[in-house]
Formats: sequence, structure tokens, C-alpha cells
Amino acid sequence: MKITGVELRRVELPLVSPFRTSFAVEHSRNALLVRVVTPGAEGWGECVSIDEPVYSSEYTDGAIDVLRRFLIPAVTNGDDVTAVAVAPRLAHIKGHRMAKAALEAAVLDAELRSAGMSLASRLGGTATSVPVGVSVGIKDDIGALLDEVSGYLESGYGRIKLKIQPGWDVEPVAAVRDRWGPRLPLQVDANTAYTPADLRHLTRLDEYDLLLIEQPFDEEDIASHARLRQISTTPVCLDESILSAAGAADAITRGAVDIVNIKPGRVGGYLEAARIHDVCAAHGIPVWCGGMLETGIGRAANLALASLPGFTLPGDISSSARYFHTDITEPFVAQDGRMTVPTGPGIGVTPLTDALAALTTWSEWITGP
Ligand code: OSB
Ligand code: MG
Repeated sequence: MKITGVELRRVELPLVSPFRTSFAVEHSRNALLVRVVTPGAEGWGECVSIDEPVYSSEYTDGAIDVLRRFLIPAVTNGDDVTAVAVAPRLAHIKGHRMAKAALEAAVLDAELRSAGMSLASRLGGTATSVPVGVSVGIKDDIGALLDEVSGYLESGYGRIKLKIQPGWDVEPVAAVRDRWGPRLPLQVDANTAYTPADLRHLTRLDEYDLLLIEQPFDEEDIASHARLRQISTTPVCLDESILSAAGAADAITRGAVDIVNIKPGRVGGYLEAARIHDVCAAHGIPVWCGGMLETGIGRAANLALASLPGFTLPGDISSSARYFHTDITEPFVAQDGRMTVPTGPGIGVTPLTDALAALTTWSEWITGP
């Protein structure tokens, strides 16, 4: 397959309510879309970087720069490209996994649309629908938190994830348990907000029977996650620390992880994400699909990934309406805590022309030499 050109496009989707984590407050999602044009089909990918390098070292202006100057030229130099060849062609560029993932996703989508095959089948997916949950940001007070959680439970989500940080951890967890009881599937995500000095404090969460605690310590601090596993009964899940299948194998071997959150952007693409799934399955480690407030483009592809058999825990894949007033694709809707996996060719959805035009803030068309 030859690539005629690649379009980078920024879209701004205001969030229905601000999303606060231990690292930022987001008011709108400034998503970066990659559209790969080939003679046979077009393909779409979404770069999950955010505006500032506060979740990981990547940020969207940086992703645009590395795509334009280094990544896109490596796939539009006139040679034939296949999706499996994208990562090897980009391997001499260090890091920038989110930018690489978006480009690979767009090439993969174009390839699959040409072949008439769905991304779910390509990756080895088996489920036709997957369990989904909702990620709840940090609130100003417990009352506001309980109101928001109550709304999500009425919408039928089967699992609640609370964002935590020092000063907002045991209290919100206790309040949610108090209100909805011990059977509500509940987990927490610290986005690296704790230090090794907090190890003992974090064991206070054990009495609340959480599904997992996600990434309490720094991305590079594998040792503290291993230590927490020794002193706590709450399963330890890694998000930020896992950047590749080799890294996942290493964390498992070092006894640092019970469960892995797989985000295709964080690990350089859907093909590497599927390899992490395989490594975890081989070690009996359950996985689930993380989210980065994706538009319908990223969400469609995440659903395909989450249809693989090792994704046994609910994903951070919520209805379009949980995030945005208007999505750029037909809205995704969770029903009874599940979402349907798209079956059409490629990711199975395309942006709606009018919504895309209305939400676009910038675009650039890049062709080969
Ligand atoms: O750590 O899982 C995270 C959003 C942005 C950056 C990091 C994370 C998140 C979420 C949102 O938790 C999950 C979603 O997309 O619903
Ligand atoms: Mg996380």
C-alpha cells in the first residue's frame, strides 16, 4: 500500500464537566486526529496526548512536531507500507509512543478497510460486546462526588473508578462504599500522586475491598509497586509504568503488578497493545482497556482491543455523552454496563462531516517527497 498523504487535524470538544485528576483539570478535549490517504482507502487514528506533558512526557504540540518532521516522512517516502511495518520504520525515533500509535492506527485502519476486515478480528478479538466502567474525577466535596457517581449508576455503568490523590483517598472511597455497599465494583487511580513514604497509608484502602489501585507511584518506581503488593491486599494495577510488552514482562517478573491497564497510545499502538495482552495472558495477569477521554475514533478502536479474551475487567470506555455534548462520530452508548464492539471494516466508524468541520481548530496536509 502506498500512502498518498497524511492529514493532521486538531478538534476541540468541550467536556460536559471538568475532569480533574491528580495532575490536571481538563475542560475540553483537544484531540489530534491522523488521516492516512491511500489509493484504496482512508484510515483514521487518534493521538491520545493531552495539551501539557503532565500525564506522560508527551503533549500534543510535541506530537504534531514529531509526526510532521520525523514520523510521517518515514512512511510517505514512496515505498509500500503495511501496518506491521510502521513500528519498525519508526523504531529509530526514541519514545513518542502516542504519536507513533496514532500514525500506525491510521495505516492499520486504511489497510483493514481495503481488505474489508474489522480491527477486532485483526487483533484476535472474540467478544461482540465488552464490560465498561466510568472514571470519576476529583471533586470539591463528597456530596458532589456522590451525586456524580449516582448519575453514572443510574446510567447503568457496571464499575466505578475514583481518581485519588493525597487528601482525597480514604474518605471518598469510604463514602461511596457507605452509600452503595460492598458489592459495587470499585477501583481507584492515583496517577503517580504518592511517594514511598505513603506505603503504609495506602494499606488503609484494604478494608474497602477494591478491585485494584492503579499507579500510586512514579512511572519509573517499579520497586514501590512491588513493595505495596507485599504489604497490601488490594491488587496493584500499572498504567503509566507499562510502555511495552517487554516492560510488562519485566514488571510481572519483578512482582510489581497484579493487573495491567492497557492504553494503546501509551505503548506505541494497537499491535503492541495486543502483544501486552498476550504476555499478560501467558502469566495469568488480567488486563483492561484504559481511556484518555478519546473521541469516537479512539473509542471505536479501543472497543476492538477490549474484545480480546484477556480483557476480563471493565474498560474505561464510557458513552460519548459522559464526555462530550457532541462527538465527532455517531455517539457510542453503554447499555447495562456493556458496549458493542464495532464490526465494520477497520475501526468501523468514520467522523461525521458536519461535526468534524464544526469542531476542527486546525489542520495540515502532508505529502511525501
Ligand atoms: O489515568 O486512566 C488515566 C484520562 C486522562 C489521562 C489519564 C487517565 C484518564 C482517565 C479517563 O482515567 C478514562 C476515560 O477515558 O474514561
Ligand atoms: Mg490511569
